[in-house]
Amino acid sequence: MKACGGSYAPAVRRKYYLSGPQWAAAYQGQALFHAPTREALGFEQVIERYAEIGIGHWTTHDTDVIPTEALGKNQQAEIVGKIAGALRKHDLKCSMVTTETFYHAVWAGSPAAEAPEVREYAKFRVRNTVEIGHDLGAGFAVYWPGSLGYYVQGAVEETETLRWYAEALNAACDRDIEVAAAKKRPTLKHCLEAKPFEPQAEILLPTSDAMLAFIASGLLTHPEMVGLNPEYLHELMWGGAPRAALARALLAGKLFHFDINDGYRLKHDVDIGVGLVNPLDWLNVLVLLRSHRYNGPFNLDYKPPRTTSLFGVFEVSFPTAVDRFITLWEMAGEAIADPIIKEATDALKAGGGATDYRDAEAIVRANRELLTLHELIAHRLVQILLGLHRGRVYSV
Ligand code: GLO
Ligand code: MG
Ligand code: MG
Repeated sequence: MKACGGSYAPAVRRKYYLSGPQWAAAYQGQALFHAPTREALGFEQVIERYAEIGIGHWTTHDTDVIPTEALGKNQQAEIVGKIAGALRKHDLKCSMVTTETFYHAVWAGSPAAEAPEVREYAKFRVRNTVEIGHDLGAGFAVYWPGSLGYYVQGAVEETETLRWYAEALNAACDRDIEVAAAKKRPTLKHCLEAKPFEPQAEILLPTSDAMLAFIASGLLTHPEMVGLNPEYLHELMWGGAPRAALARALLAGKLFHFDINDGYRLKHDVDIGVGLVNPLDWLNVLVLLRSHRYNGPFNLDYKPPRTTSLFGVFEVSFPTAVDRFITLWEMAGEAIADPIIKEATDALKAGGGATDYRDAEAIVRANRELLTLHELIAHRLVQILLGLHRGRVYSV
């Protein structure tokens, strides 16, 4: 770990709005073709270890911590009480809760299936999660409608399914308004999370942009309560530019929450640690978010590789992911304040000074040298990322 460099103290790490998911630390390394490689973990251990590392917030699916059959029953209240106790003991806050609507067999036909009883069950589940969220003091509820789609074409009618899905979100928002009023708390921020592939063959809301259109479609009774939780890798997976997807969400006023990780274009959802694959892109993402004063959570939706031991999950995976985020965040601040990038950007914005807006050739001539600054800015960002702007030590 010393050799990895960039280790920050837990008190420093806690200053950043980072959250650690229960499911990320408890991920056992399993997949369709992979058996688990690590032992199971409960919330007590995960909360304790996050606290030691200095991850100040914790997030969970309902069924990460409550057995499906106990949801909404007395046993749920007991477990939620214990979670609240563990959070208090370790001075962690629950920032977000999310409903698992993809794993259990009941979701085989999606949470917006034809059978009305499935849809009533989905409403019960999202309302129940809202209640858990208020009980634990959360500010956000996330929905990843991964199973909203189909394997075989033609049986599912898309407009009908999307209307039914909206009914579940409406039920969650309505319940939220009631509980928030009763508890004198603000309502939660409800965040949709898109993923282009998996676990259905075809997904009805595959991108953050599709979700923005859905929020504005008129199907939601409280569109003002609903925004996005984009995930970095999910936008990269379909071939998009995550920074551009985030920019569109910012313009729409819908960037509520952000799942941070890394991976590869047009591959499966590997959820690698932030900046391990695309550090330059990550630097640029954080420049955008810092310059727009994004102040929502950064949720470490990260799967420690199955080659990492349980010891490694807390000694290597999470501390390094947190520290790389902090380093890139601070570098983004450096890039924003960098006098060279500023001078180049100002010069570009001032324009070349051509005076006749009808003369294309004159405009090209006036801007030709200025536009070289695009490449110069890119070189400068790489210098900042690699620390080259601090000088060089020669080996010969
Ligand atoms: C899976 C998603 C998943 C969500 C989680 C929160 O690919 O990233 O982990 O983030 O269910 O709703
Ligand atoms: Mg995610
Ligand atoms: Mg993912």
